[in-house]
Amino acid sequence: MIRTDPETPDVYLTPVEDVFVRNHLGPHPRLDTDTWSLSVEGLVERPLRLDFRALEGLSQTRFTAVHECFGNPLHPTVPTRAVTNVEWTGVPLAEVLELAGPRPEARHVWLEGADRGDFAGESGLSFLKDLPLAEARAEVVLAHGMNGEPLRPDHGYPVRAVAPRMFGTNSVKWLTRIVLAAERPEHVFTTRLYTRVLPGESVVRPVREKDVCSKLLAPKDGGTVPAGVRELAGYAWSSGEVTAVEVAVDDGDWLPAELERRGPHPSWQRFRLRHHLAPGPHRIRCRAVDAAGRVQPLTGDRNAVHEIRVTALVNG
Ligand SMILES: Nc1nc2c(c(=O)[nH]1)N[C@H]1C(S)=C(S)[C@@H](COP(=O)(O)O)O[C@H]1N2
Ligand SMILES: [Mo]
Repeated sequence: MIRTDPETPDVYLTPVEDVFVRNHLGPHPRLDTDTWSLSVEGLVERPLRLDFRALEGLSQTRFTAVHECFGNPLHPTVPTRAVTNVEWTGVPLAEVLELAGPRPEARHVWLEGADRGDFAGESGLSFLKDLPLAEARAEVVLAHGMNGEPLRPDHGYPVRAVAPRMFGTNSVKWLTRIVLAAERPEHVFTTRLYTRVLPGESVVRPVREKDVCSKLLAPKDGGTVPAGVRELAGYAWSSGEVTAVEVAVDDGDWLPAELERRGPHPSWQRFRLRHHLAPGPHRIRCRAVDAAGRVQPLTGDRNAVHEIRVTALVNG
């Protein structure tokens, strides 16, 4: 289902050309639908290799989800706010797992891409991620389409994994190998980098579920607006539903914004607040709360409160 907001039809779904590209290992590998194949191996009853036609023959799903980069894994607390909302088409991983038949000892699903290169002082790496079997089975989709067109080369053509509730780093592009295993893989992108200690905790966890976060998109950061009553609007998202967004102008109170419900897909949710902006410079901030009760911190972490600056002009 595609939902568009009548006031911002161009923004609800991010156009493909505006979706960020994050390649850790250099240029994209050259793959195509005629030569691509996916092997499913390890702790399975029936190891298999699927080609693109076989994948197309399985049941297809279509959904909209927030696609967000965690940020630079060497600087895990720095906000980057690289976020988009896109529609994916593909085959639930569960369908493929069903064909292969995971053995009872299988606990983890390893997902490996075809790209090879060097990163963080290690050479000849592949891009490898892993998820617990139950989570991978419940949420991962083997996607071949973005916003109704085939994946473009930089976004993982012909097939990538998408883990809709998780940070983009888990959505392995150019997916060519799935391994079922009893253990997590020791690897730069699984256990060395892309790990974090959440606020108030001391355990080191892999970077998986998205944080609660929000971003102001209107007015434009650094721009000018006519003074008067203006709509302050943006999007909020989390691994679950966002339940409230508040906006603060200058040193004023946090005011509840109007927030759209999330609907059946893990998409972002629009928020808006009409507010009077007196002539002069303003600082506008937004912060979201999610269904798990998580709140964006004011400072200090990658999902810290977003702040923009605008100037209201009398004759703007
Ligand atoms: N094979 C492979 N998959 C990958 C990556 C990569 O470098 N190689 N980068 C990851 C990261 S960190 C992110 S944020 C997303 C980016 O997806 P995009 O480039 O399609 O926006 O892909 C993820 N999957
Ligand atoms: Mo990323």
